[in-house]
Amino acid sequence: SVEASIPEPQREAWKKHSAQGFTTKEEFENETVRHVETTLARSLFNCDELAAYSGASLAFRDRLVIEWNRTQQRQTFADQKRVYYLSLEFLMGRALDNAMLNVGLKDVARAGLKDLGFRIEDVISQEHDAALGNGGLGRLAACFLDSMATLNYPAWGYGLRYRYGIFKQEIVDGYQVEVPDYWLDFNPWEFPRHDITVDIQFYGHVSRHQDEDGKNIAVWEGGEIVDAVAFDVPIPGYSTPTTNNLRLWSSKASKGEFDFQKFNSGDYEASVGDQQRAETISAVLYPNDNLERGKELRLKQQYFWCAASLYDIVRRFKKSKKAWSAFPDMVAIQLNDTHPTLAIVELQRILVDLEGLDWTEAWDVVQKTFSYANHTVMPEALEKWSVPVMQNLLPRHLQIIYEVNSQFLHMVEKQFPKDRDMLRRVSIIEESQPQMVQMAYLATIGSHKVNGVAELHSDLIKTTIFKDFVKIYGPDKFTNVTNGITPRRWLHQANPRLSELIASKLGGYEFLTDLTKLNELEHFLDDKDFKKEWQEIKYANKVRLAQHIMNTTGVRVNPKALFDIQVKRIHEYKRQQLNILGVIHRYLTIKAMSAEERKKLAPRVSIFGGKAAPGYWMAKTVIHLVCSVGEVVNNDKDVGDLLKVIYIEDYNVSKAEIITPASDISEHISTAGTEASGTSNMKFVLNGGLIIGTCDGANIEITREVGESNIFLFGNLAEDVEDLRHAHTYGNFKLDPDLAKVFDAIKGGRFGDANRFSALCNSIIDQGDYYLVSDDFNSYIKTHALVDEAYKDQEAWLEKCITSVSRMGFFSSDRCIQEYAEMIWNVEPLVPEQRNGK
Ligand code: F58
Repeated sequence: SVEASIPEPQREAWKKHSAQGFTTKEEFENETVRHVETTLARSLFNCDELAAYSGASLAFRDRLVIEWNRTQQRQTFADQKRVYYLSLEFLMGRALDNAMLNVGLKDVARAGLKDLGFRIEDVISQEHDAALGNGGLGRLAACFLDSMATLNYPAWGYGLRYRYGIFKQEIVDGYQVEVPDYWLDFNPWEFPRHDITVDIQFYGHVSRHQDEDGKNIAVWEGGEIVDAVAFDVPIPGYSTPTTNNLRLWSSKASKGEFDFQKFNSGDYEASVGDQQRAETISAVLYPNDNLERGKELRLKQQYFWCAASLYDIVRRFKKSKKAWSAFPDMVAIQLNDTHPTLAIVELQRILVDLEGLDWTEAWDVVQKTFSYANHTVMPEALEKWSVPVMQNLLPRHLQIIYEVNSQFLHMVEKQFPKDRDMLRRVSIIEESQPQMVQMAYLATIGSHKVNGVAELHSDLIKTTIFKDFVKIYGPDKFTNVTNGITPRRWLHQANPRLSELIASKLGGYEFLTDLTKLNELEHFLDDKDFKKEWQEIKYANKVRLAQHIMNTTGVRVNPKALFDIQVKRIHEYKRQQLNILGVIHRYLTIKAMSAEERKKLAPRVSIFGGKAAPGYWMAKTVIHLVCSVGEVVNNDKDVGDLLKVIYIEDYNVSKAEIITPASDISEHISTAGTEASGTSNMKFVLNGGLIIGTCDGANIEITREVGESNIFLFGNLAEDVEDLRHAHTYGNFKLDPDLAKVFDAIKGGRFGDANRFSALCNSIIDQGDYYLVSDDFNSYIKTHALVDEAYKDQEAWLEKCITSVSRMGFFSSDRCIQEYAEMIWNVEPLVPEQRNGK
């Protein structure tokens, strides 16, 4: 047992003093005040909200740490398979509120903070978001961590500890301005592990040596060494003592490398320069979503993190003294997109070069260990690395990639002897100038399973990028796991009143761990009081958002208006341009209406939010257009409450917690076949909002679940997109007449200097309209008219909302993680024993 690890004579003393953590309000206050006074060294007489946040966080952190230690011990003693989730992004958001709810002590904390003179909401909002991600991919990783802990899976996350997360967005004169996000000033949620430091090698060269048995082995020598230092973040499960670990690596100059010679000889600058160069590796998160630029520093980040994580995983395995063939029985490594693909190569290198396994034996272990999730089919987002760059930075890894490729191509040649072109198509090395390493192919070849993230997307990868690989490996290697979201953060935390109302009807909070229980809500569709309260909650959430909008933009919006929201990264394929062009169309329509006609129209607030990658001009232009339209519309007396256009600055996880519960309708309007899944679509519906969307990503499965009458679908289908684009290319393009009027207004300067928008307009008018804005415009406008109509019947609208929520059970990330665990990882939960009082 765990206890037996303490020598008998000392056992009692250790047990007696072992920390328990608070459970009562008294104890919470005691711990909080103690931390403010001693850990923070603050006089209680100047304890402000930030100090209260810090004290409360440290009190909760203590609790988490106790369970976390126990969980780690339990997992070590259980000696069973673990999952390692490798992701370059973890978009965690705030931790305190989540910790309070997951350990079930938020009410205790609320009462305690009140005694100390604070409102819990004010204290919670002191926390800086942990924003180590761009968008959906990073937030998915965060939801997965929550579900893995909640379901008691022995699972670790591995990532990079960026000093700067995604930039903070300011809107200045209607333009995006990026401000660095330095978030580590005070972060009580991480534990530096200075004792866990791994040497990571870069550059150098490879030579061949004979070992004692006369075996020819590759030795990677020279180059430079950088240290990877572990920082651990506890991940509490909901309503379970299981507290898993997220290990983030930080880079630091290696002690051996830091040039004391230079330092002592007075060349202080050069020696500090080396140190800074080392620290640069984990300094900043690359702010692109769905674009890969192929910068060397990015490759360095990837190898640094993969090598440190694998060293850690292998070290843990070696302690078990098991044979290498048992490695895949103890270790499952999940690759979140291709960013960690070098881990495949690194494990092969460790096994062959350092542990002396035969190539085939090693490769068998590797393939059984890894699995790869693909998140995009868009060519510009697929990772490729230039061979010369890789040759220079990771010479031995490039050799291994060549060898993997050569063996793979041999296999393919045997299978398809007459198909030369097949060999060219599937080669990991693309024969371009310079040659490129195709990471998606390497990830596929090195894994036993490859999955897409929604049904349509998983079908698409099998017919596009991995078409040949399906022929080679057969269809079983490719599977689908539709994304999900954690109902703890996205319902219970973001929308506490709705969660409470649901619990009051369903007889408790079981739905938070079994979301399919929500379907019992359908029994209450005739319950007047229930429906009234539901509507009041939605209204209160809209008032809260209206307040936020007032505070941040100075624009007053009417909470009784229909809130129409699109918040996500700004990207042409997500088509915020379609939305704003539709808004302009609405504006022009209102302007042309008589006073009588205007009376019949439902007032609307069009809300946008999201960051544009700093170098993505078209996306920045879209932001500028939204702000410019807002300037005009919001100040037009003719329009009044009928239309307001809002840009919410700096959309992030904590803002999403305010925005999501306040929507009546949200927009998921990507060109069909481009959005792999989308996850905010799930969040909005779970919070009692309807959606307008295209037949894309998870919208399709949401439709299947909630029913066609509860969603507003429009636009062309994925299967027709290619033909439409082809038609545009060959001159068969006619601009939609309503859209033409919108462009006339823009060009006529109604929203300021038209030149600023010419590139955006032209991309649609005369440059092929790649994202089919014009093709879908008419159907989009018509569908919005249906939304207006539907919203007039509040009773029916409410029924749609409640029915939809009741059918959202499928979209819990718990379901998703269970599918990964059973179909891909083959891991079992490790359920902790019940302790007294638990
Ligand atoms: C997103 N990808 C998909 N990538 O776009 C979205 O449909 C899906 O729901 C989500 O993954 C989760 O599966 C995404 O967010 C990135 O941001 C990458 C960041 C690093 C560079 C390449 C894109």
